[in-house]
Order: sequence, then C-alpha cells, then structure tokens
Amino acid sequence: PFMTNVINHPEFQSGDAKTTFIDNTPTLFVFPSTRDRGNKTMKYISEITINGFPGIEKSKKKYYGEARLPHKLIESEKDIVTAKNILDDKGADAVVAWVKAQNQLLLTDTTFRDAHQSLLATRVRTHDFEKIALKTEKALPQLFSTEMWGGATFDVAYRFLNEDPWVRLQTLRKLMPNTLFQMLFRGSNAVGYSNYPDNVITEFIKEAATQGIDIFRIFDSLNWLPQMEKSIQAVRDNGKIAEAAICYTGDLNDPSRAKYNVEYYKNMARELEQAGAHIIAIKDMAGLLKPRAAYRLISELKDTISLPIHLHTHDTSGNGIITYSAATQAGVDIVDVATSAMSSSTSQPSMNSLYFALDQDERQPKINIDNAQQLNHYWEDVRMFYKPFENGLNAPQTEVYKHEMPGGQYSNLQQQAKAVGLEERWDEIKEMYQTVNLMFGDIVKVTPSSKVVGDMALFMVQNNLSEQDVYEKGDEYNFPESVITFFQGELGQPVGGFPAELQKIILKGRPAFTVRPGSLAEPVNFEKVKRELAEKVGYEPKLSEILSYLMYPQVFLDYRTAYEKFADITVLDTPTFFQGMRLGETINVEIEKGKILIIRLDEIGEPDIEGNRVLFFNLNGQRREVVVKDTS
Ligand code: 3PY
Ligand code: ZN
Repeated sequence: PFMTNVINHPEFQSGDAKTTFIDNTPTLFVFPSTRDRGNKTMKYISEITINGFPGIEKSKKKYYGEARLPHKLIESEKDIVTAKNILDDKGADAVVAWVKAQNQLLLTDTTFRDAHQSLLATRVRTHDFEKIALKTEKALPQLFSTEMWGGATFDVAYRFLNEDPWVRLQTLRKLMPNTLFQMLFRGSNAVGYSNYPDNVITEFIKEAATQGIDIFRIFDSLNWLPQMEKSIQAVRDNGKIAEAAICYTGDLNDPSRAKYNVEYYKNMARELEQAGAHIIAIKDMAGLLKPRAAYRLISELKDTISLPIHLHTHDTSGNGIITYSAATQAGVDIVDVATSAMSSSTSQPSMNSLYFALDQDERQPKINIDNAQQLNHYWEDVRMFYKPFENGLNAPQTEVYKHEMPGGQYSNLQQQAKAVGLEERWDEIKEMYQTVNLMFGDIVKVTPSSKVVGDMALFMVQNNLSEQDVYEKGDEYNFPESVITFFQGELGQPVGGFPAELQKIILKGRPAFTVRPGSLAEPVNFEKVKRELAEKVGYEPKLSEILSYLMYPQVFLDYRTAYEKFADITVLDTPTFFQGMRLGETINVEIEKGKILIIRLDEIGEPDIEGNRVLFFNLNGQRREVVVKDTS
C-alpha cells in the first residue's frame, strides 16, 4: 500500500479523517520502505537545491517543457528483419554475410554513447534514453546498430550520474530487443584506464554479452595487436560480433607522417582479419581522416581484406560528411552517425545530413528520414537539460588536424585544465599536446594513451617547461604518474617503440618492460574479491558489480554509499537531478510502476550558525523536513 492510497481514501478526502482513521485502516500506513525512499529522494533534492550539482555552477532552476516525443512514426510496410534478428537466429557470420550483401550504406547510431560523450561530457542519463528507446527502434529498424555502452559511459555513470551502467544496459535491452547493441571496448583496458588481467577481460566480455551487448568494438590505445587478441577471441567464444578497430592518426597522405601510411593500416587490417575479427573498424577518434585519405584508405582496404569495413569519425573539423561521402564512394560498409541535434563538432556527423548528402546516390541509406527527424526533435529538447556540460565548441575547429586530440578528450582536458587554474592557457595546452605527441614518438592517442599525452602537456604548461627543458633538466622533475607508467610499458608498446632518451629521463632508473602487461598480471580470484566486496557493501554482490569494482574500486564504493544515502535517484527527471527544485514547485517521481511520489518544496529555512538549513516539503500530502548543510 502506498501513501497516495491515503489521500485517495474516501474518508480522508471527505475531510472527516480522525485519529481512528489510522487505527481502522492500518494497512494504509504501513509504508516504511516507501517513506524511507521518499526521505532519501528529498535528501538528494535538498542537497542539489542548496549546494548545486558537483562540477557545475549553481544557478536558478530553469523552466523546461517536456521533451517532444515522436507522435506520428511511419511503420515500415513489410516486417523488417534486422541485423539483430540475424545475429540471434543465425550467428555472427550470417551478419557479416548480410552486411556484405547490402548495397546501401549502413548506419550505426552513436547518440546513446559517443555523441554525448563528445558533446556533453558523457552526462546523458538513462532516464532520457529510456523514454526514446522504444521509439528509436520503431522509427529506424534499418539501422545496423546502436552504440550505447562502453568507453567513458561506464565510469561516468557511476561517478557522476549515480547510475549503474549495467542497469542502463538491462533497461535499454528490454526496450530495444531488435537492435544490435554495440559497445566500445578498450581491449586490455576494458572500460577502464589501465591494464587488467586476462581473466577480468574475458569475464567482462562474457557478462556484457550475457546482458545484451552484441557487437564489441575492440581497440588498443596504441594499436598494439597483442592487447586485442584475447578480447577478439572472447567475443567470438560468446557468439557475438568482434569488430576490431584500427585507430587512425596522422595523415596517410602526408609523407612527413610516414609512420602511419596506408601500408601501415593495410598490414594491421590483415593481422586483425587473421586474429578473427568479423568486421574491421577504422576508428578516427579525433576526426583526422580527410576525404581523399578516406577514399584511398577504404579503397585499398577493400582490396586487402574481405571483411566489412565500419568507419567511425568525429566532425570536429566540419569535414565529416565529405569524408563519409568519399568513403561511401570507395565502398565503406557502415558509418557512425548521430541524430542531428547530438551530432557535429566533436561528435559524429549528422545522420540526417548524411542522408541528404547522399540524395540520388544508389547507396543512400534506406531509412525513413521523417521518422529520424521526429527523434531529432526529442534530442533537441533533451540537449537543453545538459547545457552546463556543453564543451563550448560550436563551430568547426580545423586545428584538430594539428593537435589531434580525440573528440571525447577535448572537453575533459579542458575541465582538467580549469581544475588546476590553467583555463586561460588553453591554447598553449593544445599546442603542447602536439609537442608532447611528437616527443613521445608520434603515438596513437586515444583513451588511455591520450590521457597520458594530456597529463604531460598540462604538466609542462603548469611548470612552464619547454621540450628542451625536459631534456636538459628532466632529472629535477617528478613527472605525472600516468607518464611514468606509460614509459614503463604499462599500456603496451607504441608503434616503433619508445624514444629511448626520453624514456630514460622519465623513468630515472625504474624498470621498463616490453611484454604484454596482461601476461604478467596474476589472474583475479573472483571468489576472493566477491567476499571482499560483500564485506564492504553488506550484501552478496552480483558478478557485474564485482567487475565494476575491479575496474573502479573507489568509484564503485562511492556509488554504493550514495545509493544508500539517496536510494535510486535515476527516477528523477533530469532538470531536478541537476538543478534541484524551485520554491513552490511540485514534481512527480515514479519510483516504481504506479508508485508515485508527489513532492512539493514549500520552504527553505535560513541557515543556523552551523550553516544547516531546513527544507520543508510536502510529500504525498504530508509535511516533511530535511536538514542540509549549506556549503554553497
Ligand atoms: C573511449 O575510449 O571512451 C573513446 O571514446 C575513445 O575514442
Ligand atoms: Zn569516437
């Protein structure tokens, strides 16, 4: 029984309710868990209302309308057999054959992952995906896949959104049973920033596959194949699609960047094909692949391997659609796009734009563009909720061709710079990023190797160090931990090896190794970790939780602590989640199907001498008080 039952009770409504009402209808008042839930929810709302959401400036809560949902989707006349249906019925090889048999250009929608990772610091909440998931599947059944997991979404969900990423996967899986779910997997770094023992990688893939991931885009942050092989095999062993990625860097048509010439990519593609990949991805994480280079790369790869090619880029330079158009002419099979409102700039090129760019082209994707437009309306509105997380880039940036910073890193590094007071020197940091890349021997830069370059660039700017200073006075400096472990070989081996002189300066006599770090790591004893975690959280953890804990021990425990304090706050609407409540505002929070908390904020008290404020709420008709410390 729930509190609203009390309000709805005829005796209560008649205004005749006396104390005997409680005695005569005791079951109406047995709701400790719901009340507890209500208190916890109000506790969270109070915190945010008074102190703001961590990391963004506190401001008055804005007024938003409901995000527009599609209202007249055109359903396709014939029943479409989706790529997901083929995988489930006939397996991964059948999907590969199906892709190859298509003449149309196939699309992967990254709106649920990379788009918001690149534009909105990965902050989009499950709450907002959940509302559009079913309609997305209905609107665009022709999509090859939806990228909705992995990369930074995993970590950020726990760290900033108080969400369990596994629950996101389960929730969306239910709503989109006919869509291939794709995740970004960092090879030996899984969804973390360091190397994990092999059995963690295989267990993670197994569990992710069990819970609904269909395609694993596997990459290594240094393009080092030995760190991808185990993952490819594990994906195959689970009957899923192993998409092995080659990270693209430099410019294959630029003779001064000959390390990454077309032969380099062709060789790597051959090796990945041999390692068991079902699909080869070109992962242009910074958006460096220019149109002619794309044409050449795809054409030559098509002549080299027999697997489908899936192209991923970021539109930072503004040239993304031209690059895709050139790649389409060269025969690329699948490209990554995002719904328009969540596209362009550091995100993927726009699905809608690409559709029209290929007008009259025999390879134009066979999607219903009006349906796509309706989904886009939803995202236009939802993006407004996340304004504080915008990275401030709203025009093409061709200097990405110089600094080569991945789309997902740009806003992150900007934040990092801000945190150490270097906001004003952002231009310098970008230049330094380029310098550091060349000092490191021109490496592939993508999570986590990009973080190492970023850390070093910040460090050098902060300490006013030039390249020459590092070589001449390097002994005097304590380099960032990530830089030291990188030069020790903890992330693997970069193309062409480490620059010896710099390695010596950075390591100051510490050992370095050239074997695969995963081969040195002891396998994790899952039973032992389970007991350890059970001790900490006070219940028997699920395998998914053990995996999360292994990758992010403190982040996971902090998430659990917050969960104990605030309960499940994923049910809050996004404006309330980030901005709390206005005085006098009423919100409805559906904590379970049919169970609604009606919360009104009536009064905010003045702080007492210790800075504590009392907030007066009305929760489902009953007055409630919450005390929070004002630290704003
Ligand atoms: C990630 O690893 O999170 C990426 O998006 C890399 O491009
Ligand atoms: Zn990307």
